[in-house]
Amino acid sequence: MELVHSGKVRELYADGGDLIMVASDRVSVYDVVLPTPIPGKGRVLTQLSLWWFGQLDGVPNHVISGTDVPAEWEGRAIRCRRLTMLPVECIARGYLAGLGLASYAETGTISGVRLPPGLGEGSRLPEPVFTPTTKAAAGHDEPMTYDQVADVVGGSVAAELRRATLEVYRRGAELAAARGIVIADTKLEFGLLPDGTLMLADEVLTPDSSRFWLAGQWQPGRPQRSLDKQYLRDWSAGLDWDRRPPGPAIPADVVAATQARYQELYARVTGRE
Ligand code: PZK
Repeated sequence: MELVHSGKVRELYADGGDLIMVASDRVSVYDVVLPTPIPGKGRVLTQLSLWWFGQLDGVPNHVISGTDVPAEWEGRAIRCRRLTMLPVECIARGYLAGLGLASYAETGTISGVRLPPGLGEGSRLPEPVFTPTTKAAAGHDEPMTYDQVADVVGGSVAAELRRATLEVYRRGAELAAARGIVIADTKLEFGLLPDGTLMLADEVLTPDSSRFWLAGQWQPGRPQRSLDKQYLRDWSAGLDWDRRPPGPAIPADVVAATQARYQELYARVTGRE
């Protein structure tokens, strides 16, 4: 199969007119891929993404099949429709963290949306906001205002993107909240069918695309403990590592604890083992 795109932790192959998206067991911390895989991570994230696609009925998506994939990738690959991808990272935020927090601290706005004063690290926003960014080929994604999105994709697609992004976030956050999990933010990608139909693509509401916090531990005013990679971040923070490649090898006990967290997140969100 022809390799179309290789990301930090996933690969995309062409199979006839379809694409096969394959999630690896690789993990990145502070944007650096570590040399030790987390066994089962690709499977857990793929199955979680498929579960969310199934929950989000009414939002057209690129999934053709989670099972009709080459045997060697079974469980961690998705057969997808090939779309014309839109050059916008569609982010919805319900809480303040990461780059959203940095932008708010500097300007009181995120992607041109003004937020009320007095918010801090981990604060819940009055309502979820659409905070798109560019999809930079290299270097860092930059915030885009809604008007900039409209300039790039046209006004009617921009309106659809904002509506669909906020709908996916709201439905995901509501479902997760019922299971004791806060989804602070999420990054979505969309593409178009040849007839112009907007389709949700890529992966959905996984720990590689979203911030998950335990609702019982949420405490605005300080950095939140994220459910998935926090264990790896805490471990790596105690090392003498400058956060530049190559990353450090992960010891077996830290691999096992990280694996357990991914499985726990999947079980909590989906109610499946
Ligand atoms: C597409 N990416 C991101 C990068 C990955 C994924 N349905 C689609 N049609 C056309 N292109 C894409 C998709 C999807 N999804 C997604 N780049 C192109 C990406 C690296 C590895 F697995």
